[in-house]
Amino acid sequence: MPAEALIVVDMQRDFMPGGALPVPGADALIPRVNEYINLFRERGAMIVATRDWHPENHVSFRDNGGPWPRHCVRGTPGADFVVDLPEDTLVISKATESDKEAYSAFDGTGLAEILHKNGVKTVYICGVATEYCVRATASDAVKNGFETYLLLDAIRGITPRDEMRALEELRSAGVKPLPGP
Ligand code: VGL
Ligand code: ZN
Repeated sequence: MPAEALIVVDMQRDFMPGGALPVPGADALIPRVNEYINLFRERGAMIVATRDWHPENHVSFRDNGGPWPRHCVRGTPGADFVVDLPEDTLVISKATESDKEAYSAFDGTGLAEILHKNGVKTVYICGVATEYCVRATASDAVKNGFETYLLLDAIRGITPRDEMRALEELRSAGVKPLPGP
């Protein structure tokens, strides 16, 4: 059984430069994330990919009183993955209920149970955006009892100040930052 999982957070077209809710520099992560996918796959890790998968009328959209432009509407090109995922990737769709925002990969998805059932003890997290979905996912990973590493060379935030604050908060919550090679 795999003792480790790589969790790739929201590497989707709408979060890339040119997309509906761009994270600056996120496209530069694509080759790094693809390398991590291959590396962890060779190590026998479980590969998990989360996707923001909103219904048309999601509460997080400005049209519905939320903070964000319309993005990652399920089934649209903006919601497509931009990294190369192996066929046996566990895809976790999140924020799928129209009236509920959900940033964490563990929020209402059953991911913790699936990982525990598969023998996973340690998770490595990469993707976007550092201060939103990466932060919530890493924080919940610790709360769910996983040894949690953040792949610092494969995450990006929207706002540098908020990203820094999120990294400090995660570190004090017990998330272990891993610099790149
Ligand atoms: C995200 C803002 C809105 C994220 C998702 O993936 O970090 N951020 N929806
Ligand atoms: Zn969203």
